[in-house]
Amino acid sequence: PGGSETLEPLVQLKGEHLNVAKISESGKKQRKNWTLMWSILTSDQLLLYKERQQETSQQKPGSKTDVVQLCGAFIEWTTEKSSRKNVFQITTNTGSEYLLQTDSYSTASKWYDAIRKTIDSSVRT
Ligand code: I3P
Repeated sequence: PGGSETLEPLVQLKGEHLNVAKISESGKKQRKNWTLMWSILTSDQLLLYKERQQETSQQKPGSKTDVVQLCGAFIEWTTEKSSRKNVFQITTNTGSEYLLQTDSYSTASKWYDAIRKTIDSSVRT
């Protein structure tokens, strides 16, 4: 590992716009603020960008708005934390909580399934 991952992460799911709300950071509750984020799933991280990234070229360095570490994380669907539909929550092993949402159920479940697989495989290694 190391070296090339910032240029070419092992992309599991290509970029797509998802609504994201970070509701806590290191166990500290945050004010909910839904933001449309360009999301890319790699083999161990969920990368969240404010702006859409080109698929063909390298990711712009420094343009990542947030990186969700998936090793040791926990994912679950939730109907209690939002009035929106198709909401799931990722809790990282450092106690940050993210809500992710999109109106398309098939898109939401595609991301849910892929992230869950990533979490499961990171636990085994
Ligand atoms: C929040 C905003 C969110 C809403 C949240 C509100 O208000 O309307 O969209 O979450 O509801 O508190 P504000 O912008 O004033 O912070 P949902 O869209 O997910 O329902 P909540 O407090 O019930 O989480």
